Amino acid sequence: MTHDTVITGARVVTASGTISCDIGISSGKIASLGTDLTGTEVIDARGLIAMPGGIDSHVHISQPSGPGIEMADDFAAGTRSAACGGNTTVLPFCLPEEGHTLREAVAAYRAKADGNCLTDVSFHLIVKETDPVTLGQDLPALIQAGYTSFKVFMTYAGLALSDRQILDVMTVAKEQNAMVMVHAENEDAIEFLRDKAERAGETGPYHHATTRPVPVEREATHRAISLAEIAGVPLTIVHVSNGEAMEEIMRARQRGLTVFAETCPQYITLTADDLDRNGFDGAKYVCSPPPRTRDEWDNIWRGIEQGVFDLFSSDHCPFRFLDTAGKDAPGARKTFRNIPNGIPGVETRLPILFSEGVVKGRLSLERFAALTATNHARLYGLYPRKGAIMVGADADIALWDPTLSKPIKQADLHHGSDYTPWEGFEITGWPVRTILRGITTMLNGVPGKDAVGQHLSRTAPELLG
Ligand code: DUC
Ligand code: ZN
Ligand code: ZN
Repeated sequence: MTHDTVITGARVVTASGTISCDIGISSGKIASLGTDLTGTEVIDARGLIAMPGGIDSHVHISQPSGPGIEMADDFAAGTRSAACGGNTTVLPFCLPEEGHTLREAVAAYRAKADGNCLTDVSFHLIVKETDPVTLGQDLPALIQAGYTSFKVFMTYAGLALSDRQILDVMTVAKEQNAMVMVHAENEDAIEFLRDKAERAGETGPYHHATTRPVPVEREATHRAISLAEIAGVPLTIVHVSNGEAMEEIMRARQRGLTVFAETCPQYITLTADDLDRNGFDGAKYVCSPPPRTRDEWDNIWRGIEQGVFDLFSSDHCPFRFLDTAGKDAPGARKTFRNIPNGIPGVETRLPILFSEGVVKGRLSLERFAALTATNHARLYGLYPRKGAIMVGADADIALWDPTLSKPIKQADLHHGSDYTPWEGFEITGWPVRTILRGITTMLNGVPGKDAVGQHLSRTAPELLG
């Protein structure tokens, strides 16, 4: 049988280990793994590693961010950047605009995304209202339509839910078999610390970090887990930044609870001191939870290596720096309170983990694949179509050159932001080709021209075990 495409000579990170073999692709699917395969197109991948295409299950694209504030990426830019970083699927969050329902929000996001993407896309929902129509009708209908995960916030005025509301939302997740993702930071504690800091004149970007200290996250993590235990649901704690929050997750698992955990590049490479850079430059690093300390990098690495973390995502949430619709929002130089939260990172997530993890000997290739693709697919209902190189799956593959060394540079990236927090960060190991359902979407850093990404409907979460 002649395939549409054959990739030859790579070390292939398959679902059952790493082997040297050819990959035969037909009609956008992986049709064969073997030797001496033939294809109309032959991709010579000698010296390269074939990984499952990255799945970034935590990104924000075109998300409403308040009056006058605009995210730096639309779906074209965000998914172009993702593809250039070795990704084939992203899962952005769908946040309703003020006064709009979740169903309307989904329709609006679909209208913005469909036909404009260079990766496949599926949406998590953000639940910020708990009225009877949202919980009794819209949310169940959307879950049944394939939006099988949603996020609740314990911080941010207008988004944060009370404990009772979280329990009510979790109850819908239990009835409908959906995954609850929690942003765990205690809003009242942050507000108390913010007021205190502002009274003391501590208003620079650095104080974004000092007013969201570790106990703020640790307490909320403990509470979210307890609420999930009471409601009787599994949950995912997203963007875990420190060892104490991680220990809450480990203790919960020891008690027999099903808790999944995600961390991000910023928590192994940036610190709160980055928020203290010259003048207003620290605003480039303002995100929540904030970057911590070098000691916390060690804690997070311990969690990555020992299996506490299931997911390594970017939390890509891009704003432009020199822009009053971005980090330089009205009032942002007066107080950190007005600086939009979030950093760009969808294109740099995989190279950072590959370089810091695989190349430095902390992670096997298989564990890298699990943390960056397979577990995302399983937990969010995309497996076995996505997340692994195996016969029958979509031909979503990133070819990596493990020896290519060059620093991260804003000039080389494809997001809409005007900076990267990792300017000059040395990387060994870059994706050199990204293939989505058999179609090349990035070659040697150059994105494909055709918006071949599709919307994905998802099934129920598969609880990793
Ligand atoms: N939480 C996120 O998940 N992303 C960006 C900002 C935030 O607070
Ligand atoms: Zn969050
Ligand atoms: Zn996020």
